[in-house]
Amino acid sequence: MNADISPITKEKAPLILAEIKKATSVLLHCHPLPDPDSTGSAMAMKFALEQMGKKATVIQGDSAIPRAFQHFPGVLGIVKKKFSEVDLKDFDLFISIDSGSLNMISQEHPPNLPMPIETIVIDHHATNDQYGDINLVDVSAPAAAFILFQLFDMWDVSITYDMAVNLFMGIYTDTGGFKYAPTDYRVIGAAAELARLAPNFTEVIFSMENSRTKEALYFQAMALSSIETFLEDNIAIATVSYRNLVDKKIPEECIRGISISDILKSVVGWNVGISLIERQPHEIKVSLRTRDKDIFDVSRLAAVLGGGGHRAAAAAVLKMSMTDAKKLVVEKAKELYNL
Ligand SMILES: [Mn+2]
Repeated sequence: MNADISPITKEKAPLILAEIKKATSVLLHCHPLPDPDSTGSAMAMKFALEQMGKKATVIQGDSAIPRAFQHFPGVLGIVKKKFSEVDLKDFDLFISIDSGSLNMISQEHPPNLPMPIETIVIDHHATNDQYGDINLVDVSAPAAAFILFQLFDMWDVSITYDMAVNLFMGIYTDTGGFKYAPTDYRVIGAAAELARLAPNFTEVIFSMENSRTKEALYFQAMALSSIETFLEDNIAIATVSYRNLVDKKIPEECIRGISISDILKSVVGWNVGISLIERQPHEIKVSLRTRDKDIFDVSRLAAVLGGGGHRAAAAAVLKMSMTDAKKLVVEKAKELYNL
């Protein structure tokens, strides 16, 4: 096990533990639009801190916790506060997990540097700004929960059932169900140990994956019935207008986490999947996915549209009509990929 821990985690683990030992009251948060790696890591760390005799508080941050996570242990006790609403005098340490930048603490009111409170960052995003006093950023980890699993082992924290469920769900979802890189034997090994501690993990996965709203399905149906292909079928585009969303009474929170572009790129030959969702009049969220990130690096397409992201998954926002947005995206794709 020890040989499998990355050098950065080995180096920072004792430094982080020393700070925790000095603290009495620790603040933890979930990032905006939290995923199970965010909530699960925060909850598991809270339980670990309590085991060490510390007071620990998790705040939800900018966004409400999705209903689909209600079976994760402790999640219903997350404090419904944003970072800016917290009185930092109540805490002597802030641990920010799975959050690459100050915007991931709060998009609405990001804190300014230097951080107003002693801060430890634990993350796995390559783009992490290192905004903490101690920064443990392990890009070889597919989930922040995986880093915590290793830290707890090094700190002799015993992983309880409640911690195991939260860590398992963080790893399970951030790896796309153990199918994205960098999932490796270490990750499967950690998951096996967590599954031993939380043998009902399949029920928790079931409850998370089967708590959709009907609006989410109507949204998906609408998007998929709009598909058009361009540039010899290399580019597939699905559109949903603001009008459609209003007519079908589909609220924003119901379409969160549904990746239409992911579905599009699953078709052989449709090399780039693009969804254009008009969330507000003339404000179009562009989501880009590719099945071939070497030839069709979508971070480049996102960049020329004013957005950003990774080679296989990227996004942008366009302030224009749907017709103009579609034309622009196709034009830029044609230029960039020589189609
Ligand atoms: Mn993560």
